Amino acid sequence: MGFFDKIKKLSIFNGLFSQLDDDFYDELEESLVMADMGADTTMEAVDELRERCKERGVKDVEGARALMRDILAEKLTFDDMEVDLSAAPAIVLFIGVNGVGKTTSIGKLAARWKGEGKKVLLAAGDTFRAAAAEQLTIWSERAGVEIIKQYEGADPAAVVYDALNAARARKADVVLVDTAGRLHNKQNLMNELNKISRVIDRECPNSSRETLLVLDATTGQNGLIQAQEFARAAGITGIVLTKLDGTAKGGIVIAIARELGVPVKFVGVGEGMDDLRPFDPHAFTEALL
Ligand SMILES: Nc1nc2c(ncn2[C@@H]2O[C@H](COP(=O)(O)OP(=O)(O)O)[C@@H](O)[C@H]2O)c(=O)[nH]1
Ligand SMILES: [Mg+2]
Repeated sequence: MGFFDKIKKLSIFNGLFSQLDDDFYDELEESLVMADMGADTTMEAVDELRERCKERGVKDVEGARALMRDILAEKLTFDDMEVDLSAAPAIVLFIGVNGVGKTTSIGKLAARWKGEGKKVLLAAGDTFRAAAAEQLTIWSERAGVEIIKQYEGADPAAVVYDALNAARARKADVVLVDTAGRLHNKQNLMNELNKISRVIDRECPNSSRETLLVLDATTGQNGLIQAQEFARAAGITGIVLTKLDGTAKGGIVIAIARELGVPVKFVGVGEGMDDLRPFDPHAFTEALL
């Protein structure tokens, strides 16, 4: 089974239509909106499809499918699709509201990068609940990597400080920083992230840095609005989109990339160790259409 086989394919290209008439385009629009691509992104993409079909003399549904895959993949492709881990210790911050999959994604990525021969360190920056550090500890054991943590209620910036010192002492390649998702007010979020950011600036000024916003695909357009707030507050460099398994809402990936203007860098399709991968726009659009 392919990685994206858990995503539901749109049925529109499965022999329902035999020609590219208005009925076809209407139905295509409707099914993309149903798949959470959002009205604006959908209209833009379908208009582009009409134009491209005309330009290239494409008159069959199969040809339109291929063009539409390209159009959507283009919307998902950015110059910097890959996380930058070039300058060690590279620091990757994970932010997002509670329950979206931050801790789980950190565990999966720790295992992936360790498997690639990197020395990985986890920082338990979600100090709000004791259970958060415990959950990250379990993942660190599973992945076979070290974790730096403090007591419940500790200052997350202090945990990051400890982790960066440990990273330098142990010559770690990458530090993955978990954060709390309880930040309902933007000022809180900004203050906390700014403080962490200043610690990183001071301790590791030459390190590669990424701030990944983790989003739950099943929250659809609501999640997108929330994401825009986070993106403005935190200066994110990429998206980790989780829980794409079993959802018929795969179109949300395209809406997110277009609305936030940042690349989706990883996607999660399950709770297992291997269920998070770097995002491949072409493989994805092929699975969706
Ligand atoms: N089905 C599915 N569940 C996931 C995925 N990623 C995370 N989860 C589950 O979502 C729940 C919340 O994850 P957690 O990492 O604790 O979220 P956090 O609060 O953001 O740290 C857990 O039960 C995870 O197993 C995914 O890609 N697919
Ligand atoms: Mg967590």
